[in-house]
Amino acid sequence: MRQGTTTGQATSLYAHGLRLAPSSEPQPERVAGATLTIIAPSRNEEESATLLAEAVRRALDSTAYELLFVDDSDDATPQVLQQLAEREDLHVRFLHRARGPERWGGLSGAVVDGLKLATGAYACIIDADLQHPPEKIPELLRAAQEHDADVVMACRYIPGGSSEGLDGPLRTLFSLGCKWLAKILFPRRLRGVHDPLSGFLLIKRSITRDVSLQPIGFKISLELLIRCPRQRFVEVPYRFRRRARGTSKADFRVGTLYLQHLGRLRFF
Ligand SMILES: Nc1nc2c(ncn2[C@@H]2O[C@H](COP(=O)(O)OP(=O)(O)OP(=O)(O)O)[C@@H](O)[C@H]2O)c(=O)[nH]1
Ligand SMILES: [Mg+2]
Repeated sequence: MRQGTTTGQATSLYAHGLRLAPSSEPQPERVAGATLTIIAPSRNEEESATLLAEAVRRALDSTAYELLFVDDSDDATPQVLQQLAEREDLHVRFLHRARGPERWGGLSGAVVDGLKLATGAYACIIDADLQHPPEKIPELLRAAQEHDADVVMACRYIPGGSSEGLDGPLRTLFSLGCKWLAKILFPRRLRGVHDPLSGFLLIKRSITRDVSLQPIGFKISLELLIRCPRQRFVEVPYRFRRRARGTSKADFRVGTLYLQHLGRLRFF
């Protein structure tokens, strides 16, 4: 596992699963005073990573933030991330997980590893392929601060939002089917939640403390909504855009992992 920091170091720090490092182990470099850690899971996003980092910088000009990529790529993405981490203006760190058991949990496991390395009081989870608009991040943070919210979901299925970027009617139908299945299985936890599978959300990082997160597949939001204690919850609309670069990693296997994930959440 390789970790890049704003100083451009690359070190091997953690074993499989990235349990929180005991204080005797080397700690990742911290961005002093970061209010917000943006966690971007990435897999083969060499064309999008720079665009995301620059869009985040434009959106968050006046906020103390760090952008943490958790990367499972086999293309040139780690090299691109290394270059971004060396630029001081972008506040980028990255964790590259080597092929094999380090990549536990896929996208969702990557986010859990990111939460363990995050330094901000708030963590925002966003796709690295720009389908989630980075310019919405300040609105999510403002909503969290104004309402003292534990979770702010960026929502496609409320007025002002849209799922137009989903790839065709079949994918849209599948997405809605997955959403309703989750709502039927967890009626109380998901009451009033209009888009429980949105991969774009902001949380108070403290709600993940003392919680064992063991997600698989793509639906980290569901894991957080079901397992973490939360009192105040806010929704903000957003338009899910079409993927502009790179290729989708959502396939049939992701669907079967989703069913497995639901089973684990229900019974374990
Ligand atoms: N770290 C990590 N990131 C992943 C993995 N799979 C996908 N991602 C990233 O997670 C985000 C969402 O994946 P996508 O393939 O875009 O899935 P999607 O947005 O649901 O599907 P599309 O609309 O078809 O793009 C992207 O930033 C991917 O690079 C993985 O196994 N590990
Ligand atoms: Mg995508």
